[in-house]
Amino acid sequence: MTVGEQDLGEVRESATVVVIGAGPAGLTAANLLRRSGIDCVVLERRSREYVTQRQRAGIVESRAVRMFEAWGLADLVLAGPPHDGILEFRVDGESHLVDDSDGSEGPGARLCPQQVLVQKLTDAHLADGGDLRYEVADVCLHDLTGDRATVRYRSADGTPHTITCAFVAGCDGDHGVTRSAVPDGVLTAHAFDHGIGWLTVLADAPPPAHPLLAVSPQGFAAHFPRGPHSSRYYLQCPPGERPDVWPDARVWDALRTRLGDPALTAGPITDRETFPLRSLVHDPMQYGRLFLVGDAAHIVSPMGGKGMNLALYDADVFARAVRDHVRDHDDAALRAYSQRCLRRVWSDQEFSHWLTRTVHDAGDDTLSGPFLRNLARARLDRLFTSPAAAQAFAELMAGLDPLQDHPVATDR
Ligand code: RFL
Repeated sequence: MTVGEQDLGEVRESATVVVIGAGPAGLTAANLLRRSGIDCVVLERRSREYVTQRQRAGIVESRAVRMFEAWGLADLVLAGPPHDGILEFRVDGESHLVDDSDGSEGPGARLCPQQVLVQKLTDAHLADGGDLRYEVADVCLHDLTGDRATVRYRSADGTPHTITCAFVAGCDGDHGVTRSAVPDGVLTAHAFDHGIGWLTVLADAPPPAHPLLAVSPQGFAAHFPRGPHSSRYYLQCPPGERPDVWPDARVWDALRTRLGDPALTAGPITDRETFPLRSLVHDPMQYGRLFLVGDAAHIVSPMGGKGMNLALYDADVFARAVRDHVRDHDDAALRAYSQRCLRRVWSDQEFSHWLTRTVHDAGDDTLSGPFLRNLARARLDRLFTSPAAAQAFAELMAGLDPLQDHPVATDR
């Protein structure tokens, strides 16, 4: 990054890449770019404290673990024990253990909460001399189809900055600003609303032996580890419901009933929110010099744990493509970026949709009716009894299905 003249209080700079957003996508892209010797500036609207404490995902899938290994970053940025490869389905209180490791060689998934991954990516980037600027305001993008893009913003002390760059990585999530810099009509938004709400609760309560998905006539529930003494729980609820209609006693009663575990240990609830299960894909994921990465391009309903892992995938594809451009003057991977990422996005959307419908339709038949309830139960039955069905499920959970690594048409 070079700093140019300072004119009328405005700072003018130049960088190869400006990354907007310091979540999993932005910080992964920034770390991989630095590892490739490519200079970048990361601009984040929130404070470091806020960003590094936001709790969301809990599992880094096998593919992403191997991606960090390939970049020599796994020991630096991943923490937490390996996932033991077992997922528990509990249907009407009856337990079924499913092996969700795909059996391939190499490390498996890690139980690494999103905020821990973000903290470690932040530390690694700063230790590597990375340029990470918090509490920036009024980020706006210009000249995205010109010879150089321009990013303007105000730093925390109000100073206006202008950075010219070769590429902008839009890693600012679903409510960011980068996507809105694309002219109307360029992107198509493919949206799906499941018509299902979830209450999610974080609590200082013992984690389950294995990540647990429960199907019951009262509705879906889930229990996931988030550390040695903490857990995240999910409860299906009507869409649009407010979290304050779920006081602690109601939460624990519903969990005990739906998980079929009257002895479930309660603990202090530290966070509670409700949200609709929805999916969204923006196509293409690129406009000129802007590349949309992670939630800025797509939202996946949390069932199947794919949102953060897709963000890590996009960041890897983007960093490799920029590396090819800078090091080898080869733009083929940049041109293929959107197509390559969308192929995986749709594959993960399909898996997430399948699992979402299965665990909800199989339970409360007021949601979809008895016909769909029986179809969903047949899918679960097949998963619990057919090794081939279990293997296909494991491949998708691990993120290592062969389709993903098969070259897309525009690849070299
Ligand atoms: P993020 O994490 O939203 O980060 C975007 C960053 O951009 C900043 N930003 C801006 N910065 C500068 N200027 C602006 N104008 C800006 N506007 C925004 C924001 O402050 C923020 O720091 O997006 P990213 O990096 O693409 O990462 C995506 C993941 O966070 C997301 O997909 C996952 O959290 C989804 N998700 C889960 N994914 C999984 O893989 N497994 C899970 O188990 C899982 N559980 C979940 C989840 C999402 C949840 N929510 C959001 C409903 C559980 C929940 C409850």
